Amino acid sequence: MNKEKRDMLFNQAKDWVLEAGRNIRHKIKDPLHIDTKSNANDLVTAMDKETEEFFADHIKGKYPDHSILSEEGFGDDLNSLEGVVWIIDPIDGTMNFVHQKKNFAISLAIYEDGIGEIGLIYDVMSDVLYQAKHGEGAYKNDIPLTPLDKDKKFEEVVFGLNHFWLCENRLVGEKYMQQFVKDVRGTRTYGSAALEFAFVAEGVLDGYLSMNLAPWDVAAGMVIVKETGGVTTNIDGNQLSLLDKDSVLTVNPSIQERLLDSYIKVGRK
Ligand code: 2AM
Ligand code: CA
Ligand code: CA
Ligand code: CA
Repeated sequence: MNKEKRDMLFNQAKDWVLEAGRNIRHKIKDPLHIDTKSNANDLVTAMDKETEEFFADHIKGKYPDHSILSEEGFGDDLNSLEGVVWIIDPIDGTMNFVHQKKNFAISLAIYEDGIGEIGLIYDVMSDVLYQAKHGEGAYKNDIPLTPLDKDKKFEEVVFGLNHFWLCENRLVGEKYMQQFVKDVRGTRTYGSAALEFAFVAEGVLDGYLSMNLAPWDVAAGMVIVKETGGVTTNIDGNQLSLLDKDSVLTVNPSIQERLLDSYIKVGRK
């Protein structure tokens, strides 16, 4: 994508993200309309749907030849990333939205022919926008994020992961993940994959691991993390397809090999 097109799409996407965020803040105290999806803890609200519909209507109205990949059903049924694709999670961290009324984000990415061009992650209640354009660095609001520490010591790692990793799970033996938790300095669980990606880009977390994420959970984060020198793969070290769900590891490259080799590969089921 040329710079002129990228800048134009970035400015438009950013305007819509900020407008959607203002709408959510305006209605944050309204009564919630909550449904469940795959299980009793997998929540969706009317605000998830309203926000996604806002993006879909605006994108389809202005860019009818672009495609949309999104969580709540207002996007397209895609089997390729050809052309310009907007990958959107209208509310990432719905459980936080419902229970805390904070700590959730709008995640919006624009890819062209599979290449991540634009990433926006908006922490709505804090009014903090993480933003990146391919090859142009990443920003937190208007402040540039610094490149990740190339010599991160494993003993000083602060790492994002869901507590499910420490229970019996189908991917990695829990005793290996428990050893990992003991070996690093600390672990954190924020409950929004998009925000956890943003924190990895910022160096606030040195990595984030998740068992099963969809393209809209990771697409914007991957663009932003890459701009500060982070890498994103699945737990087998392979590239994500962005058309299917997968396990996800986004991480400072200086700890990637040890994490994969000493804990995940040896514990892999
Ligand atoms: P969501 O809030 O958009 O559903 C929670 O640990 C993180 O995992 C959130 O980013 C959440 O996104 C994501 N997630 C992906 N699949 C999920 C599921 N089936 N149930 C709950 N959270 C899920
Ligand atoms: Ca969801
Ligand atoms: Ca999500
Ligand atoms: Ca969501």
